[in-house]
Parts: sequence; structure tokens; C-alpha cells
Amino acid sequence: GADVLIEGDDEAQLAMRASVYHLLRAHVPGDSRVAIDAKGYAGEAYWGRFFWDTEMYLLPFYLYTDPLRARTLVDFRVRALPGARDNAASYGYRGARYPWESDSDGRECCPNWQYRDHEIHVTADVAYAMAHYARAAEPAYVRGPAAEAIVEAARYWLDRMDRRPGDSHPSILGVMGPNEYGPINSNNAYTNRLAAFALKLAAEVGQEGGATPKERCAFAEAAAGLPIPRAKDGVLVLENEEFATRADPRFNELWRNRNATYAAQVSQERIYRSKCLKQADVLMLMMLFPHEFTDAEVKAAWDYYLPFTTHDSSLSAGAHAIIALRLGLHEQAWEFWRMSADKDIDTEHGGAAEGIHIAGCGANWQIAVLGFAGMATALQSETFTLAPQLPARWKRLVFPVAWRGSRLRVDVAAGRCEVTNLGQEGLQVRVWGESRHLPGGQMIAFERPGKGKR
Ligand code: IFM
Repeated sequence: GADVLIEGDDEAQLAMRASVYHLLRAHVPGDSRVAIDAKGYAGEAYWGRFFWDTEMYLLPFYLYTDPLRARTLVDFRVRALPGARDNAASYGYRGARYPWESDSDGRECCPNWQYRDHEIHVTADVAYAMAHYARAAEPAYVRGPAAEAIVEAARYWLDRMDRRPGDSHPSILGVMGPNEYGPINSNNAYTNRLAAFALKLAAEVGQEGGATPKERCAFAEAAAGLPIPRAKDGVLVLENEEFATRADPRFNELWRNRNATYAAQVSQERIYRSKCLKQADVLMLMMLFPHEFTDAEVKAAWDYYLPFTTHDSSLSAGAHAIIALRLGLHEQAWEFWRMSADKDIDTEHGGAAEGIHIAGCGANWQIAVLGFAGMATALQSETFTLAPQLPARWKRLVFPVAWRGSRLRVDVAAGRCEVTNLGQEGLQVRVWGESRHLPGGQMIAFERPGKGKR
């Protein structure tokens, strides 16, 4: 099963079980003709279309509970390659450009030009997800079924880049990053880093996907050259090159009703010229690549962006909770957990009138497992790694994990973490920094070092 047991907090348990229920209900086993639409097949909003939500918010749940289910989601994008090729061609580019809002044939359905034309990070998210699936479950996947799609995506990225006069590096201009309140900007850090990931992957596996040696060199070179913009202090990662030049959003004056979205209270043009965020952008990047940013850099980004962030999107709270835990901000992590967990079950502040926020369901699982249990993903660590820090109200957290061919059960309670290997093969396990070999069929109990056990 995929059940996550939370003892000591009935509300959290209910929210978690509701999330797991919807994640299981919304997935069609063995059928790669469909992914999971933004409302989890439970409402009409977004007309049943597929977004990056699948790759970045939903995939981890399936990947670490039932990799066969995850496989259908990555296969969906492989099947959609012809649509993505047509989409690239319609913009005059080679390769494959995955649509912002996809139908089941991979065709672009987004009616709004600013998202459709600019939120191109989805093409890199797709490659990231293919690599994530391969690393966590089936290493041959990126050199086999996914290789052609990975190469085609990289060809698109090469065509989509510009080299401005005087710059020594390529740029990706005219994009919208995950923060949909920042339109048409240059060198969005998230988009650039994910595109670099996709290009590097294509350089590595490209031979199997039909890339020439020359193309593979071009992929590698572009990956190495894409910049992550920073403020003059060299510490603050800038969402993009223009963010700091935008106007103050004047939240105190203009965002009077904090129970309703900011977007419902101001015009779009005001949003677009202001320093405001709909959802995590730089922080999402730092969540995915934690080892590439120092604590000081993560803290600087947290301090700078949080006051400008509206969390108008249900995709925001999850990344914020996980980053708060990285920074040891337990109260804020708890608040973001509540914000995410309440979304569909608290009818006063949220509710599922137009369908389930299925990405939020995936985020709830991620907050519990990648956040409170501190599990590193297979792209972040070769070794199965945990660093639990449970909220004060959670007396116990128990969940299953599928990890690179192994089946594990994790049980965290009172400063103790038991990992049981349900399979035959042994594996290395690291908990709270202590690394041990866990033979098949055995359990190891780790004690949290130091005082103040959580
Ligand atoms: O994909 C998301 C986007 O990030 C924010 N607006 C809603 C979309 C669908 O869930």
C-alpha cells in the first residue's frame, strides 16, 4: 500500500489519507494514454488538461510508492512526442516543445498566450522527470524508451536560446517561470537550471536518442553556459534579470482580504509590473537542487521572496514547507503544511468546488516524506537518506518507500527512526547522518543525535 500513518494529529491524518486516496483514484494503472489532469479528474476547471504538475508534484508519490504507476506518467510524455514536435515546429523550432497545457496527444491547449508562449520550463520538467524515474526505478529508461524525447527536447532548447551581444553565455529570454505573476522575463533561474539539466542529460544519453557527437557537444556546452542570475552580493539568487527592477506590490494597501487571492483584488497589469509571486520559483529550484545552494543562499532567498509571495497557487505551500525545514524554521514549516493540507478539506478557506487540487495532494505527500521525514530523492542522493524532524504534534509517522528496486518501511517516533528492508537484497541507509548497511529482511533503529528530540 501507499498509506502514510500519522499518529497524534487526526486532522493531518485525515488530510494525508484524503490526498493518498485522490492520488490513487486519479491514476489509471497500466495506461500511458493519460497522465493526471490538474483537478485530478474531479472537476471541470482546466478542462482535463495535463500540466507540469504531473512531473514535479505528482510523480514523486508514485515513484516512491509504486514505480509501475510512475512509469505510465513518464511514458505518457514519450507517447506525446509527435505532438510536442508539432508544437516546436509551430514556433519555428527544431525538436520537441512540450505544451504548457497538454491534451492526451501532447497538443498545446492553453488558451492564454502568456502562459502558452512563455511557460516553457515544462519541457525541461519533462526531461527532469524522465531522469528522476530512471534514477529511482529503472536506470535503462533514459537510454531506452525516453532517449529520443530527451534529445528532441534538447534540440528545442538549443534553438530557443539567444546569445546577446557582449554576453559570453547563452540566455533563455522571454519566459515565464513557475511564478506566473512574473511575465516575459530573461534568464529565469528555475528555467535555466532545469534546461541545463535537460541539456546535460541529452549530452549523456543522446547517442541512444539519435544525437550526433557534434550535437551532444553542443548540448553539453549550452548546459554549462546557462547562467543563474544573482544580485550584486553574489548570494541572493534572482528569479530573473528583471525581478528587482519591478514595483513594490503594496500588499498592505491593495490586498485587503487575505482570505481571498491577491489576483482577485488587483488588475493583471498591476501584478505584472510588481515584485510579486504567485508561487515558489527560486525556492522551488532550491528544493530540487539542495546541494547546489548554501544555507546562506537559501536563507537569503527565503527572506527576500517570502514577503512578496501571495501563495495564490496551491502549488506554493509544499515547496515553502520543505525549504522551511531545510532552514530549521519549524513554525513556518507547520504553517505551510497546514496551508497545503487544508486546501481541499477546509471548505471555509479552500474547498474542492472545481475539482481536487491534485498537485496539492502530491505536495502533501512530499511535505511529509521529503520534508518532515527528510528523505532525499534519488536525484539528490545515491544512498537512501532520511533526516526526520517531525512536527511537535506528530507522535509517529510511518510510510512505505520503493527505493531503486528495494522495498522499505520507515517508522519515525520519539527521536527514533526504524527502517525495515522488506526485500531480500541489502542496501546502504543513512539516517541523521549515520550510514549503515541494512540487510534484506532486517530492521535498523537509528537514534536522533543530540537533545530536543522531535
Ligand atoms: O501548473 C499550475 C501552475 O503552476 C499554477 N496555476 C495552476 C496550474 C495547474 O495546476
